[in-house]
Amino acid sequence: VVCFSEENKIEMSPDGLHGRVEDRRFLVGKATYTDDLQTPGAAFLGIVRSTYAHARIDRVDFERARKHPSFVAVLSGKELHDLHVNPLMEFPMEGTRMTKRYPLATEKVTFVGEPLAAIVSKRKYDVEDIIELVDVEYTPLPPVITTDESESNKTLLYEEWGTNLAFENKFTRKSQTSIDAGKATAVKEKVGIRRQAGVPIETRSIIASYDKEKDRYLVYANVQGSHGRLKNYLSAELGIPPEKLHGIVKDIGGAFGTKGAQSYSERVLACVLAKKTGLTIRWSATRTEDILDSAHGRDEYCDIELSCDSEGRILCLKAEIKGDLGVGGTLKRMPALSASLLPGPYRVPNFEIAARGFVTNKSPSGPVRGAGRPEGCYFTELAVDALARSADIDPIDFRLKNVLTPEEFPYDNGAGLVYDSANYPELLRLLKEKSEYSRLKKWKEEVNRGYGSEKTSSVVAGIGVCVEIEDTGAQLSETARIVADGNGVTVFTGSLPQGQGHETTMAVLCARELGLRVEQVRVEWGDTDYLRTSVGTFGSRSAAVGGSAVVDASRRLKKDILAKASALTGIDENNLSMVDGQLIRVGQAKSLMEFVDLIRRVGPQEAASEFKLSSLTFASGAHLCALLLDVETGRVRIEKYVVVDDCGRIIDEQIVEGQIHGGVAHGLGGSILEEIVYDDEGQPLTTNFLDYTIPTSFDIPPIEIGHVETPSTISLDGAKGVGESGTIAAYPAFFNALNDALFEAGCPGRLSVAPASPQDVWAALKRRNNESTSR
Ligand code: MCN
Repeated sequence: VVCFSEENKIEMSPDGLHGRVEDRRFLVGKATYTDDLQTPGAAFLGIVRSTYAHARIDRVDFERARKHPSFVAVLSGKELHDLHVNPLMEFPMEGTRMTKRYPLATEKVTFVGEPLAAIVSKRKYDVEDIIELVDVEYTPLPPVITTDESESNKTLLYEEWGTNLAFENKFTRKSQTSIDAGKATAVKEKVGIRRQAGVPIETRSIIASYDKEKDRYLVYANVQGSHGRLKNYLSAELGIPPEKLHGIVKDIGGAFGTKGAQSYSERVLACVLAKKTGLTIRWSATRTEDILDSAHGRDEYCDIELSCDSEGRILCLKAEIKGDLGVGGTLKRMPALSASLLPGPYRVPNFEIAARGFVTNKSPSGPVRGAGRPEGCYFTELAVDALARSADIDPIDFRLKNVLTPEEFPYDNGAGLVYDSANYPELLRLLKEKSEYSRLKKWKEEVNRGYGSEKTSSVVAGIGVCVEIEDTGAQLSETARIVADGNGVTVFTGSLPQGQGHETTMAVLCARELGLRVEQVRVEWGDTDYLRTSVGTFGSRSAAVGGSAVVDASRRLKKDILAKASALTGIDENNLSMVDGQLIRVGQAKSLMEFVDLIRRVGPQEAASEFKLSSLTFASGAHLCALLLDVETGRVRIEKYVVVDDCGRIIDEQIVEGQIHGGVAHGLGGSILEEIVYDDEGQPLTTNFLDYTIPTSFDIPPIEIGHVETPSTISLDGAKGVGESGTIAAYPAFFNALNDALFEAGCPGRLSVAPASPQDVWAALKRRNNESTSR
């Protein structure tokens, strides 16, 4: 419910929800996205991209391009090299090989879409024509397309490595529990999620200018962190001190991870060309460019074995993950994150987990909403479901036997993570209650009787559940500065919203601490001149870390203001408080002074925080999906979707539920539709929304949500993250339901590689038909 007063202020709606502060701006088209900014006289950047997956560059000829009437400038890889521009930013991580990719390829190209030259046009609509006039000659090299080809090392992407293996990780736990093979029930699964894109509606965008007198760049870009992801990356890449760069991020139309950790060529090229031409340089990706050269996610496959004893207690987990990293990327260890999460919410006494990442001639890989956690959760939860079936135990009851209990926290999972707190049994109890599980199971039996013994229907029903956990609060630190002056209170946050509603939640946190009304607090973000440093928004970190910084700064500010108020009123500061925008004496309702009058009298006040969490904080959730599968047509329809989420103390329920809705939609899209497909030569076949299909409202069912609140003891506001939980859990919830329906339909085997396209479902059903015919 969005509710506004005449002055665009949020108001309480009849049901008590206040609506998001930012919604009006977005809904009436008043948001300012990077491409909306007016820059008269600007020129337009165009990127010449590789048409080969793997090839030597023999010649790049700009002669014909230079003759175009709109031509302004060009930049080649060689020229960029001579300007001493550094490789694209990469996180150095122990045991991980660095790719050292430059913003423009010089000697060879390694994926279709890789930038190899840049042009500048006077007119936006001539950019494509000038790109066409750049002649490039290549000598094709054999492309490396699959992880198996990569593993063979027959063709190397980076000769200096001597291998295509970018990293390898191993985790082992051997406890005292003996594995009684005689009593053990075991399953083996081959599971995977194919390559997917983040596809925010607003593509990547940049505006760069260079002030010769000040020797300083001004860069507008839609990135997930103004210091962390823009200023620091770019200054390192350009080889200039960070203070020579002023970064500004305005509204962002979605990012889903793709505007975060991964560094991109275009912003370096825009800066270099702004300096070279003296013009403001603009660039916005076309949809095809955005799909081709924004970080891709998933593309991980796992051989997993799981066993339990005769009581249904998990004994042993063995897993080997292989990740297709494409050409690598700024942060390429997603399979390692998946591996760390494989033990999930369960007590797993013995495990052997290995994760390996291989480079191939495909687009760079990096974090896409969930960032390795959807894969980890999916691998384990599919195996857990298969094991529950083998042990003939109800899937929720099986999980209840194996999940950690609240008394076991903090819990070292043995794979590099320490979980702080959670209540998994309560998640499952509430999931049963909210989904009316017993009734739902009866519904399933009835539907399946119609298909089976009664033969009156072609439809079978399936129910799937899962439990997900995820680390939230990545990179642990964040900044905030709060100013109280004649204009009210302004929070400058280091978090950076892309649709997450921080203008509301950061205002709620500050107002709550200071005893103000939410509409008395304004939230600002995204300008590198607002704060000394900041990290940004990714890894579901803003509520836990960014929120803690706001709470910390608010508490400091409140202390200072009450000290000033004490001096003004002669009342001891311990006997003063602020409630609903009024200064009061503790225990008395009567207002001593309006907050605004107080600030007017004591003068502007300011406080800041550079807050650091002591460790990650772990959010969790349990999902249930119930669906109908028409065995004659292969059509799948989700009938019921229930989420019980625990993101610690909730700041704003409406926003939390919105995040869960969006997250589930993202995960279901990845479960049924989304796939980046390459042919054998490494040509991508899904580079627009006709071929790369994302879910619409027709594909997404209504989502019922329940909450468990286990406050984080690590964050100051008690919050854990929620931005990715829906995505992480939706894959296994859907697949477990689909496999349950396929089992009910008598299909041999299971579907275990996402997405389950209509063709995949159809093929699984056909296998069943073939078997019954041959029988
Ligand atoms: N929140 C809350 N109470 C909690 C936890 C969170 O009210 N206990 C609120 C937060 O204050 C924030 C929102 O929920 O307004 C999400 O919080 P959090 O989980 O901390 O995640 P971040 O704000 O750090 O957002 C990052 C996360 C990620 S990693 C991706 S990817 C993602 C996402 O959030 N991309 C999104 N949600 C997205 N939503 C939109 N609309 N667009 C994207 O690109």
